[in-house]
Amino acid sequence: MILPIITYPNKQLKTRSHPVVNFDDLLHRFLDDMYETMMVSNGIGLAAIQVANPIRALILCIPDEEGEQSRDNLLEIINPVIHAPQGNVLYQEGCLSVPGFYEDVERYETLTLHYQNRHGEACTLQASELLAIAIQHEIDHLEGKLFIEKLSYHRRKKFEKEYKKALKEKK
Ligand code: QAP
Ligand code: CO
Repeated sequence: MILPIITYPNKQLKTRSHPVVNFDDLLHRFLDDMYETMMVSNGIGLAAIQVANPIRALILCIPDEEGEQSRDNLLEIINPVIHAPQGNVLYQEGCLSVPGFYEDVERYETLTLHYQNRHGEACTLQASELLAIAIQHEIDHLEGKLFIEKLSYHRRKKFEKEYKKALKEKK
């Protein structure tokens, strides 16, 4: 089932999501719906709060060298915690909840992630490059934060102006 995606400035996106405790069929069906929603929206990552569910769950499907998003590369990440972040990189980010806007954001370059999978099993992964960036972007959603909040005052102003204009033109 394709779910509607909440977009800025909807205040629900500021919600701090709560830990997942039940790794049941309801969670599995919800994760499947998130995947379907992300794929039809041309996304590489989606946090549960973006589809109005304030739980600490996110999915990622990073494209391979050919730009293909294989379901084999789908990561379902629940209750994540970042350990040992290292280095800094700038990357031009976008967000399904801030459609049409892209801007450079600073992130850690590499990190170790502890999380649970859909069955509640403890997992660890080492992330670098786009995966590391995407993990940080999605975990920010779980804290109620958007990438636009990391912009300088000047760039944030530019964003507000451009975004409001685009919203008006859509109506
Ligand atoms: C988060 O973002 C991310 O504006 C995932 O019109 C972004 O999937 C992680 C999208 C950058 C790492 C680097 C955005 C699709 C998708 C749009 C997305 C749009 C259509 C964004
Ligand atoms: Co996002």
